Amino acid sequence: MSAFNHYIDGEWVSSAGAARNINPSDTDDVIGEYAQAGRAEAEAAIAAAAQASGAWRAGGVQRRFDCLDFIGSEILARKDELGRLLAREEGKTLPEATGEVVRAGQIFKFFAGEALRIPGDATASVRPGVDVEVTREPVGVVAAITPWNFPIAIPAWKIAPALAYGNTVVFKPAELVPGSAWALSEIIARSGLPAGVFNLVMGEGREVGQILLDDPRVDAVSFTGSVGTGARVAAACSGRGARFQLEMGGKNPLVVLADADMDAAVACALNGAFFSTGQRCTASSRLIVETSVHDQFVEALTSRVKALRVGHALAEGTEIGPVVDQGQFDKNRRYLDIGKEEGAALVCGGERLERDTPGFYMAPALFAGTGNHMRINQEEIFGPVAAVIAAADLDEAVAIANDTPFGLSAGICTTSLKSAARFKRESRAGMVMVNLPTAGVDYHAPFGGTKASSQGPREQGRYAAEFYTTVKTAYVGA
Ligand code: TXE
Repeated sequence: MSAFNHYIDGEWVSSAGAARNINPSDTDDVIGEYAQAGRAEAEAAIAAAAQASGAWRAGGVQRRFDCLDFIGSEILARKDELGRLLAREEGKTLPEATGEVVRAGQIFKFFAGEALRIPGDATASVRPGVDVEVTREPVGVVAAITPWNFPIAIPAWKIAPALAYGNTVVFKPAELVPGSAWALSEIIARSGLPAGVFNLVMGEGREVGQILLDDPRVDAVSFTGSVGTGARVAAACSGRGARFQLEMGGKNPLVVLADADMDAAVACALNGAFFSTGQRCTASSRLIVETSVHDQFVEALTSRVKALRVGHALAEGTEIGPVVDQGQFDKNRRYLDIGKEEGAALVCGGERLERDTPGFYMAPALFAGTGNHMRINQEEIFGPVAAVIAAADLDEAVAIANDTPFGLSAGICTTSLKSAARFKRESRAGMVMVNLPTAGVDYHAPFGGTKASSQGPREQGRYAAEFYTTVKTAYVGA
């Protein structure tokens, strides 16, 4: 039995199973035992969301605003406590975790306002005496399935727009980070939403997640996670005609041209590749550097990487927290071996580090002398590992940047307006950064990628309406 239960139809509900939430900075630290749902809880949550859907969609936007505004305000007021919990369970540093919590609060505030601004159109008909009105309506029951790397921001950017546009929600967080999900749900539970409008079920993706994908009462699935699971979401949803939105990996290029401010470029690479332990879908994992400054860049970056302070996520001065768990740690190490076997030179890092507490500490790793065709440059590693690729000029750099199955974020460091403009135009990525790290985005602007990185409409900002609403065209005669 667990103190942290599921939230279904306005009640806190226990279940037979529970799972321990372990701190990756200190594996002796158990954050809590979190209930694990089975089929009965998953189906009860779906039934509650389906039952509540009609009244919620018709309930008016003032209530939606009030609930979302309450949630955003409380998250912001409790940012330090929630940031600590997030850092403790996921392993990003306390400042990064607190920043993520603030962002989640801002997202709820933003979508509170959006509930009052649901767009529509009126247009003249080609038939005299007829009016044409285009309105946006809720989709129905939305399942939000989220990954471990942003335990509160990603749930926020799915749940907030779903509710703002009048949908009901079943939220299934990642197995590794139920703590932030539960804390967020506890706030949502007190926000004044009618019973059943929001439901939390914690548990295994293969079991609970799959039930959400397959149930005909779930009208839409918003998913962030791995490419493999994304393919399962797509297959299940398209098979039964449900709407889906997938946010998956990245292999994001950061191009550094010879005319760049070198200190700024190194800082961009350091932040983009290694902050949040490299566990970001927008991480700069491919550093494409113009040959004439290649050696200078590698030398400067190497000394910055070696100086990074890796440690307990809650310790003052830590710059890089631990890897999230043993599985991800092993995966990172496998890719280091693959890189070496492919002929890449490991310039620094990759070793396991001992700290005062038992945790998954890895020295940030940098490869040089790599080719873009290598697996370390084609497959998402999702850890503190980056590779430098030399490029003769902007033409070659753009070609390499685009030569990837992914297309989430792409960056360039240059002082040339012309080169920046060309990169913006020719980059096959959903987000382009000029003189900024590939990671780090605003909460009110659309987020998403091209190719294997994303499917479906963009998340965040007012573009979220594309996924969370359906368009109705009404013709009214005299
Ligand atoms: O992802 P999963 P995991 C990548 C990254 C990482 C790898 C594995 O490379 O090493 O994925 O991470 C739920 N039906 N990214 O195992 O399995 C699952 O419970 C329905 C990149 O955490 O995709 C969780 O809630 N749901 C990514 C969510 O899907 C299912 C961020 C994501 O888990 C399911 C995270 C199923 N059959 C991981 N199976 C990024 N780029 O942002 C699992 N889930």
